[in-house]
Amino acid sequence: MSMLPPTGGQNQWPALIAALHAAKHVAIFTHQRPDPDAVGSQVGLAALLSQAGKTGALIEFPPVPESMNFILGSSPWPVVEFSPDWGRTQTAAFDALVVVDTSSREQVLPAFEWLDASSAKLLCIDHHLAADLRCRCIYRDSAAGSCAEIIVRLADEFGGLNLTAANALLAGITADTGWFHFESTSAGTLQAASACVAAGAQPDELWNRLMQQDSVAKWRLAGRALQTTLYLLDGRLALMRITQEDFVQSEARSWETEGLINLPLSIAAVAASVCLAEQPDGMLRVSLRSKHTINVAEIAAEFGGGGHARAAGCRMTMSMEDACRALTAAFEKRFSKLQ
Ligand SMILES: [Mn+2]
Repeated sequence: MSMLPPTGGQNQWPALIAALHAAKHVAIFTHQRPDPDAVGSQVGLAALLSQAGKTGALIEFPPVPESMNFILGSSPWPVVEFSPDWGRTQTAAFDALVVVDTSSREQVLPAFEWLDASSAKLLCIDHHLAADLRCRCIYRDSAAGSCAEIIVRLADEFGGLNLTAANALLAGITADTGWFHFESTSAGTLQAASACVAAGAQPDELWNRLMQQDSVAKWRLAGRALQTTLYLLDGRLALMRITQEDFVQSEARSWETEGLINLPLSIAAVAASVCLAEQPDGMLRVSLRSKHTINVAEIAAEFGGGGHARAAGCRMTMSMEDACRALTAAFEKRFSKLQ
């Protein structure tokens, strides 16, 4: 099946393909706190390049979440933890350094010195807007729902999708598009996913490995959080408040709040959802989501944070009550503008 042509890129597609063909020994980097699109893009690209006779390594910035191991475990190339010592001694051995799923120096900070010094052989493949890494070639398509979707388009150049690439890339595509329900899901996204399934990737197995790995403690925490969620501003704003007491009583760990903020969005009237999670030092980690009307990145920015229009975050150092009051006021201002 032929892929839709790349869209929205910087016209560096042919240059990227030529540089990858010319390379023999390739190091593939991605951003810190890697997610399934980050490691899926790394493994997918490695599986294609290794099929084309190239060697290399995947370079990770520690700590790598345990949940990424099922994707990294299928890498045809060794997976290496980055250290300054590795950068000093090993960077020169590679004739191409590829960074996937980011082109921002802040997200590759531990290796920035070595990547910048090697910018003549640095290639970037990304779907984010921000780009400040110096490199020989950058292919950036901000219309792509995931970086993995872009890697799928490279497959025909390197012998076609094999099973390893298909599994890893479908993980990236599904995770970054919320299993095809985010705005970024396009015909190209579904075409790339279709190519992965045609090459043997199994969505049911992937759903299990990505979405059905929670602990009981997480859902005890979810129960407590939903019991105390406030529905304000005519039910349009859901405010979820998770205290240290909730973590202790449910025996959940700090990262197990992930995804809980999306639960109130299933309610028809709710237009935006906020989750405040109290940290051991009293600081509040705040996540914001919206369905369509409200730009939560603007609200997060008011409190020193940032993000996207539909998903953003910030940190607040004040009491839970004061934070809820301040956030509610910020949402009220925006809702009133809509009327
Ligand atoms: Mn991504």
